[in-house]
Amino acid sequence: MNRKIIHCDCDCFYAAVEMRDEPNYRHRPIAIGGAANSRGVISTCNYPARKFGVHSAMPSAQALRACPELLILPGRMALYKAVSVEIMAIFKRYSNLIEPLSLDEAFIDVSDSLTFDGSATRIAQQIRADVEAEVGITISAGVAPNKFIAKVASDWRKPNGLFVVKPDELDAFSAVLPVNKIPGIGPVSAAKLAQQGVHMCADLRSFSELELEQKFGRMGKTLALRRFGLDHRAVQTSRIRKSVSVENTYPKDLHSVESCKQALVPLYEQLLQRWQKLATHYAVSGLVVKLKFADFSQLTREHANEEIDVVFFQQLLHQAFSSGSSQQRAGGVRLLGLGFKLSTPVTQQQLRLF
Ligand code: TTP
Ligand code: MG
Repeated sequence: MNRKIIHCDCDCFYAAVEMRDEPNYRHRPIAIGGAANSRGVISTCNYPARKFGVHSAMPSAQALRACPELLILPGRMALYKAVSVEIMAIFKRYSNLIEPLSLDEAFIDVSDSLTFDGSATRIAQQIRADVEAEVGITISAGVAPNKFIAKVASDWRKPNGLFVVKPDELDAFSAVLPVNKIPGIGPVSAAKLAQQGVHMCADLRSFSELELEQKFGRMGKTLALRRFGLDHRAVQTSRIRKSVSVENTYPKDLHSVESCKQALVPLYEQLLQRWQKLATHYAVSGLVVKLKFADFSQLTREHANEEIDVVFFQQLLHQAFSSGSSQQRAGGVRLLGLGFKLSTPVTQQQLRLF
């Protein structure tokens, strides 16, 4: 099952584009994010800002406390999207098997590429050089026999780095990999495992597959592979979406279910717009409402439903709000999210077979 996979991920992507266009930003801490006084959050920041502990998803106000000289820019989404298109076009020179994961990141399967005699390492070096020369930002890459390890490897020498894991190094490389590098093992699972003395993938190898399934449910089977650095998933050129959603953080907390319902209307319009672009390929199979309270605790409510009507979201919102604790409700709602769960209509599934 050994493939040749490259995982590419731009370094501090939005910030890198801003530094490219304004060299004065290079050596001072900058971030892209919402304004601190309207309770915005940081999307990303450059590496000088990271030295102060600033990171993605941190409230901007907190980021400014950690780094008072931080310059927070509002961001230019249309430009980042255009830059992303240029980067993906560079990947396309080396393979048709590309799976974008976000604007700045993709898996590239070069197993059958003939460039550089099929050397994935040299292709990765060339991609990095092309992006730097033509786009003006740096990109890190990981090269490995599968997606899981390639993605880990692209992080290994960040920023502006390349790390290669050869097939015969897979076992040793994964043995010393901290378990939280496995997608699906979040901070909670990692802490539980640490209590049992499990820190690295090698520690996970002492369990039987059955024990892993008992501990982790459906994830157990996947873990049984990942602990040896294995991953049989193919690079998927067309991603099947499972959901579409929108969310908004409000400048002031919403304190009543009525004010939440009012805020829901424009959000619903936004969701419909996004959905419209997908409607030819997917059917709606359910609705999701997410509430994040002032204390950052959050809850989601889902309802299987094929009908699209704002009324169903309002009902779901009502349920969600009422199921919050009195403490949560008293603090108010800082963020509302709405989403559709998607299913692929039968015709599409059949089409895919051919
Ligand atoms: P990432 O690749 O996760 O982060 P990054 O490129 O900024 O930094 P690096 O890879 O060097 O660690 O995300 C790519 C872009 O996506 C990022 O530049 C901004 C955006 N983003 C958000 O808007 N919010 C987030 O919480 C994250 C993680 C990213
Ligand atoms: Mg990145």
